[in-house]
Amino acid sequence: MRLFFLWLILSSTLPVVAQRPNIVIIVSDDHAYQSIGAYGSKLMKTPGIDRIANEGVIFRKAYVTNSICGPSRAVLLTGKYSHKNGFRDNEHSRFDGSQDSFIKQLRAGGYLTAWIGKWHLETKPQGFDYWQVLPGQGQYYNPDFIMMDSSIKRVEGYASNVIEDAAETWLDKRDETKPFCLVIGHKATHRTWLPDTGDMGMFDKVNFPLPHNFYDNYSGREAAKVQDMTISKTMIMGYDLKMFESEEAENKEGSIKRMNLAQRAKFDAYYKPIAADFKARNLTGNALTEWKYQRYMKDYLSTAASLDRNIARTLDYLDKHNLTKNTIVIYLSDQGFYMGEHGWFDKRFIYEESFRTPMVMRYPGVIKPGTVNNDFVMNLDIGPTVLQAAGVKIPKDMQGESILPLLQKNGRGRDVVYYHYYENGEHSVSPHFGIKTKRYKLVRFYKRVSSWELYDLQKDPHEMQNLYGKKGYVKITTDLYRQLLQALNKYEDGDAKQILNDNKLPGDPKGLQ
Ligand code: SGN
Ligand code: CA
Repeated sequence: MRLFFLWLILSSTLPVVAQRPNIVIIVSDDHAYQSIGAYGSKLMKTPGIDRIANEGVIFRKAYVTNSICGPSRAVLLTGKYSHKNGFRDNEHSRFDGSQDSFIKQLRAGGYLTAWIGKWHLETKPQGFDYWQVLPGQGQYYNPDFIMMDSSIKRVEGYASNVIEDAAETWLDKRDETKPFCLVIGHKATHRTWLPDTGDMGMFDKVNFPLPHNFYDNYSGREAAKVQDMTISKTMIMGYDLKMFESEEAENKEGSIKRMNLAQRAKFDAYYKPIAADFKARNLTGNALTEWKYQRYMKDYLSTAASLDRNIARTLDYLDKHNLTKNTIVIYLSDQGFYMGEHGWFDKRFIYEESFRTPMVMRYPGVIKPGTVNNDFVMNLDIGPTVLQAAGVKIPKDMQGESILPLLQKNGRGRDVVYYHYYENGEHSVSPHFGIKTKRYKLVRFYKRVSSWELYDLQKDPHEMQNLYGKKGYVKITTDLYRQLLQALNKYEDGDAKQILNDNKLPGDPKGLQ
């Protein structure tokens, strides 16, 4: 009862909604906004995600704090940056599940809570009434799930369908007297982009245009020069693109050998003729790279089609069970992804394609259908947002902010987004931190390369010209540096401060030396 009154007070600034809302959060993996209709993509149709945007809000400037899987999910759960929640990178971190999360707060406030699908936080989920999660990255075909009693359950079928099935089963069986918060974690559109059998070939007639900076030479950008995430060199013909040298090599591939006979027959029927044709062409140089790009796009977008179809299924389920009106639906990816921009796949960099994430939200009665929002919002804000909607107090140490006031008339968003990426292994992306303002981006790389980058996003939206140290930019750099320090203080990122103090560079902004 006390909580109910608390909710009434907290939600007094929002339009009155009859009951506490249910919450469904759908998190995909590596889904590029460049491939979503609602974001203006011409690459494919995404009616599921577009429906959420049309009936709610599309965030055109949604960002992540650390563009990689585990860290992003840890930020979502805790509402805190990686240096606070402890999960800095996929390679060494284990999530400390004993810490607070928005899920635990909702549960204490009377919500039923569940997480189904990709989790990738190494330790067991805590704070949930129900969970069933993929081990690590999980598999596209016949995925295993770790169940609450620690048993492993293999479910026949394709990951996106199977995860949605499990989510619907949980919804069917739940205690209907309580509001619920369900997180659906999809594997798609993660590497190695293995489509559902029914989606194989759906883009075969399409020739995808190359991004204009596909042949970027990374001039003036040291970290971009040393990365290992190009379609030309890093992307593997067999493992990634299913063009195997031999039957033996194909049979060794874990994601393929787990297919059942019917799945494998369809897989072979689709990919084998492509492999034969590829072999006959004897491609080299740019022709080979461009061939790889076409195959990458076809496979990636096919996994996205299954993802979107299953998001549409979630919405249909809510319709059929009379839940639509009183359920918040949020869709976001754990980060963005490169679709050939700079010649890349993967993510990690503070550059827009990976720093930004798709994010759409429907909240009937509160968010006006068709709303387009251009404020700087973050994955950090999801926890505080749903807590406010549920009328549960937002813990003081959460670093995100509720998005809901931004959707009211007088809301005002951040002026600066702060980013810090730590991993220094696979794909060779140097650790870095930085800020984005409405016009500029200032970045400090460390560990693998030590350098500064500065972009004028108005003049150079694709971040090709590093202006750092260039004539005429001293004043703006000094000003951005001041704002960076403010962000470090605000979010209490002592590691980053120490790097600036201990690791001085000849070109450091004025006031630092
Ligand atoms: C795997 C992938 C990488 C990818 C990371 C992180 N390699 O290690 O390409 O960057 O995951 O992805 S793979 O050979 O295993 O496919 S994340 O989404 O989990 O952060
Ligand atoms: Ca990811």
